[in-house]
Amino acid sequence: MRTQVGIVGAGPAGLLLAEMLHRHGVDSVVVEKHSRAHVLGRIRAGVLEPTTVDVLRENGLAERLDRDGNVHDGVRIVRSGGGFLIDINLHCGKRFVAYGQTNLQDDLFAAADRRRAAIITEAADVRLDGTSIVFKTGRVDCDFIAGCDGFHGISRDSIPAKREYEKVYPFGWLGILSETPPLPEIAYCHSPRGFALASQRSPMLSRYYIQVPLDTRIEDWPDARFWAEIKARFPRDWADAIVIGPSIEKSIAPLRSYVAEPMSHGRLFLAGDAAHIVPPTGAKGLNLAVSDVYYLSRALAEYYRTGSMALLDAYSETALRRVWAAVRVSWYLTTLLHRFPDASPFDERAQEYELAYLESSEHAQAALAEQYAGLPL
Ligand code: RFL
Ligand code: PHB
Repeated sequence: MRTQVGIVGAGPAGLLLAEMLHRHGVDSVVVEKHSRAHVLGRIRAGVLEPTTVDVLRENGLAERLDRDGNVHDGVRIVRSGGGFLIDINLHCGKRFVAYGQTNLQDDLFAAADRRRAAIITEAADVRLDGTSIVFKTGRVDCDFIAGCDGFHGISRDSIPAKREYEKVYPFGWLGILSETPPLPEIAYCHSPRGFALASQRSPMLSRYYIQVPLDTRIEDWPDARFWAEIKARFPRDWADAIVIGPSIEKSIAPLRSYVAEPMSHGRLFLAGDAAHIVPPTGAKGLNLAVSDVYYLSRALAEYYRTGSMALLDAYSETALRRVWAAVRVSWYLTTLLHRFPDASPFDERAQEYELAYLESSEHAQAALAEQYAGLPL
C-alpha cells in the first residue's frame, strides 16, 4: 500500500491523528499490532482537559462526550483534618470533563468506520524501514511516519542519538472499576497509609485507585481488602460515602516519568506515550497525546498545503514545551500526595507543610488550577 502519512498504533494518538489529517484532506493508513477488542478493553484515563475537549469538538468527535461526560469545576484534595477544592472554574474560567478513554477510543473507531478509514489491526512484527511500515503480511510506503505506538512501541528506537529523561517512582497504582455510584467529586487523598484517588466514568461506574508497593500482586487484593484499604485512607466522612460493590476490572500500573528528545528524526514524528510518559497523578497522559497530535496534524496539513516544512521542523520543540509543563506538574502532584517508602522525617515534614500552604493560599491554588486545567495550545 501507499499513503501520505503512515501511522503506527491505533490508540487515541494514532486514531485522532488519522481523523484530523482526513479533515485536512491528507490520507493515512494506521497499523496496529493488537486487535480492536484488545485496544478497546484497556481501562486507562478518565479526565479530559478543556483544551482536549475543544480539539475533539472542533473535529466532530465530541457528540457522545458532550452528552455523557461529567463536567467538573475542580478537583478535591483531601487528607485527615482537611481538604480543599482546586477550583479550576473559579481560577481559570474553565471546566474539565470525566469521560473514559475507553469511550473516546470507541468514538474514534466509530468515526474511522464512518469514513471507511484504512486501519490494519493485528499486524505482526511491525518495524520501520525508512519511510515504510513493514509487518508480517504487508508493507505501507509513506511520505511521513507518525509513531503513535505508545511507551512499549518500536518507533522511538528509530530516533538516533536521543536524550532520555526518566524518573521511576517506588510504587504503583492498583485501580478498580466498579458498577457503583461514584463520589460526586474527583478526590485525591493524601494519607499516612498512602495515596488514594476516587474517580468516575458514569453515574453507575466508579474508578478508584490506591498507591501500592511495586511488588504487589493482584491476587493478594480481593475486592474486600481493596475497599477496606481505600476507606482506611480517606477521612471518615469521605470513606462513609464510598459505595462498595464487586469490581469488574482490577489492574496495577507502575508510576514513571519519561521524556525522549527530540520527538522527531527526518520524516519520523513521535506523538503521545511513544515519546513521553507521565505518572497518572496529574491526569495528563491522554491530554498530551491530544496536544501532540494537534501540533503534528497542523504541521503535516501545512506541508501538504504549501510545501513548507517550517511547522514540521518546529514540531518537536513546540510539543516539548507543553510536554515538560505536564511532566513537571505530574511529578509535583505525585511528590506532594504519595507516601515515599524512603522519605526521611524531613521529607515528610516538608510535604505536610507544602499541603498546608496549598490549603491556605489562594495564589498557590490558582497556580495549580492553571496547570491541572492544562495550558492553552
Ligand atoms: P496508547 O494508548 O498506549 O496506544 C498505543 C497503541 O500502539 C499500539 N502498538 C503498536 N502498534 C503497532 N506496532 C507496534 N510495534 C506497536 N506497539 C504498540 C498499542 O497496541 C496501542 O494500541 O498510546 P497513546 O495513543 O499515545 O495514548 C496515550 C494514553 O493512552 C495514555 O497517556 C493515558 O492513558 C494515560 N492516563 C491518563 N491520561 C490522562 O490524560 N488522564 C487520565 O486521567 C489518565 N489516567 C492513564 C490514567 C494511564 C493509566 N495507565 C494504565 C497507564 C490512568 C492509568 C491507570
Ligand atoms: C481516572 O479516572 O482514571 C483518573 C482520574 C484522575 C487521575 C488519574 C486517573 O489523575
